[in-house]
Amino acid sequence: MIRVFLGIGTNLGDRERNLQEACAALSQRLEILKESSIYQTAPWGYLDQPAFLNQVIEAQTALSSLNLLDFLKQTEKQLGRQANFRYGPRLIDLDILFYGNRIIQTPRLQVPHPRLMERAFVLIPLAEIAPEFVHPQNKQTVAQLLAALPDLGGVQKCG
Ligand code: PH2
Ligand code: MG
Ligand code: MG
Repeated sequence: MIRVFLGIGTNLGDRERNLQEACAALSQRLEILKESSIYQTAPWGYLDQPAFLNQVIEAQTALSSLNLLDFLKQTEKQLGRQANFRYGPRLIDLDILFYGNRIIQTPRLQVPHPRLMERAFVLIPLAEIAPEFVHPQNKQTVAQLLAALPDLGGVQKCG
């Protein structure tokens, strides 16, 4: 079994329901260990789109990294995600943030997620559930990565 962290995002349709359905679908192949709070976040990368809900989960799984990627893509499709432009709106987005301590650099899959260090909408929920987790490439903890982020704006805890 390997410990993984996944980022979940949604900014179309019934966003809360999308998160719930995503977690229910993920539980079929992963054992979910922790879920962060849900955060409402301002769009990053492409600004002219609705606000996102974002969440991070910690899980363990026996799936290989590529089988996990396939499972996430299949789950996105099953929940109704349609192809769109880069950083554009999406019903559900399931990203591998960390796959244990593994560093994976292939055209199809890069882990740790290459942009997680720039993204408050990932680091804030991640730091809520795993502040001591060490990034296997730059060796900083999640809490340190978060402290180094210049801009924490636009991320609001729900509920
Ligand atoms: N995902 C993106 C692009 N921009 N912005 C926020 N706030 N949250 C996201 O999950 C997100 C985004 C592409 O995956
Ligand atoms: Mg994403
Ligand atoms: Mg994605």
